Amino acid sequence: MTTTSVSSWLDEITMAQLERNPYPIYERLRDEAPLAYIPVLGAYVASTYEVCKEVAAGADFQGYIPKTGARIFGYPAIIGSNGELHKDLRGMIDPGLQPKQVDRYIDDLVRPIARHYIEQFENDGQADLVAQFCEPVSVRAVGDYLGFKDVSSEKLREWFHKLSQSFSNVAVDSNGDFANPDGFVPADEAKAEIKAVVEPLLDKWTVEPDDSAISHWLHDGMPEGQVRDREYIYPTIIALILGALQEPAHALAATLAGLFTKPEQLEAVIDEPGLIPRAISEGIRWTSPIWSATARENIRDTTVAGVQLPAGSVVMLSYGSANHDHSLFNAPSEYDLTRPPLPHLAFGAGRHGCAGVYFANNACRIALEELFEAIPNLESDQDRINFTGWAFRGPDSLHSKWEV
Ligand code: V55
Repeated sequence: MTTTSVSSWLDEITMAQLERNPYPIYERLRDEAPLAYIPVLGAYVASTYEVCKEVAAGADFQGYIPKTGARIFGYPAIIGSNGELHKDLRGMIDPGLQPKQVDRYIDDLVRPIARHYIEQFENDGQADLVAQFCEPVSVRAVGDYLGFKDVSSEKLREWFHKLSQSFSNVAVDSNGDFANPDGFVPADEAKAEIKAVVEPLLDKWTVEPDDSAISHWLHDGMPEGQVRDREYIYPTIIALILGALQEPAHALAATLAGLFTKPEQLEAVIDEPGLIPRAISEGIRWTSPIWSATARENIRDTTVAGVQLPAGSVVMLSYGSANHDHSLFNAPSEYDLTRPPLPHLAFGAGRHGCAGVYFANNACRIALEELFEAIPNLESDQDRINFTGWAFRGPDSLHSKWEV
C-alpha cells in the first residue's frame, strides 16, 4: 500500500457519503489508516478504539471544538474549553448530574413524562416512536431539568434539529473555509428564538432562583448577590440545547431499532426489565448517538498510530467507528444483547467525557421501562429502518405496531 493509494480515496470522501452511511469508509480507515487526514473534513480522523482512546484521554491532547460548533455556540462553550476555564464550566454543570443527585430526582422527572407521551398513542396500535416517544421524552426530561418547562416539546425538538443540522455542516473547501455557509441558517434561526426565550428566563432566575439547572449555573459558587455573567454561560446553554436534548432520543431510538433486529431479544427484555440497561448500552455501542462530533488538538508535536502530528493538529474522534472495531467487538455491526459487555466509547473518554452519562442512562432506562410495561407486544412495522447522520446518528423513524 502506497501513500498515494491511501490519499486518493481519502480525497474523494464526501459529506453526503458520510451522512448516509459512514461505516464502510470507516471500516477501511480502521484497516488501512486508523489516524488519517480527510480533506473534506479539514481534520484528522481517529477511527479505531485504541486510537480514539489515546487521542481522547492522552496527555498530548486537549479539547477542541469542531469549527461548526465554534461558529454556532460561540465562546466559551464547554466542549472546546480547557484548563481553568473548563474546570469552572464542569464545576458549574457537574453537581446536578452526579449519581447521588440524579438518583434523587430522575424517577419523578422522567416517569410521568414517559407515561404522558405513551398515553397519547398506546390505544392507536401504531406509532412512529422517534417522533412520538423518543424525541418528546428526551426533550421534555432534559428541557425540564435545564429550566425550559414552559417551552413546548415541539419547539425544543425543532431547536435541537436545527442546531444539529448546522453542526453537521462541516465540509470545508481547499482554503479550509466552510463549503456551504448557508448551512448555518437553521442554527441562526434557532438561536434567535432561543435568545428571545432564554433572556427573560435568565432575568427571572437572577432575582428568583429556582431548582432548574441553569438557575444553579447562574448562582452556585458565586459570592452573595452576584451571578455568573450570562454571556459566559450562554454558549454552554446552546451546546446543551443541541447535544443534551438530542442524544437521549438517539439512544432510545438506537436501542429500540437494535432490539427490532432481534425480536427474541426484544421479547427477553420486555419479560425481564432488568435487562434494559444492557439493552441501552448495546444500543449506543451499535449506533453511537455522538458518532463523530467531538475533537481534540495536540498541544505539542506528537506521533499517533505512526502519523506525525505537528502541534495544533485537529483530530476528530469517531466514536461510532471505534465502537465497531473488530479487534474488540465480534460482528460489530450486529446488535446483540448477549455479547460480552465490554466498555464502549459512546460517552467518550478523558476530561471531556460526557457529563450526562448517569442522567441519560437512567432517563432512557425509565422511559423504556414505561414503554415495555404499557406495550408488551410491541413490534416493528417497518421493513427497513433508515439511519442518518455522521456527526450525530440515529434512526429517522421507528414505525411500530401492536395489538390493542
Ligand atoms: C457534543 C456535545 C454537545 C454538543 C455538540 O460531545 C457536540 C459532543 C453536549 O452537547 O452540542
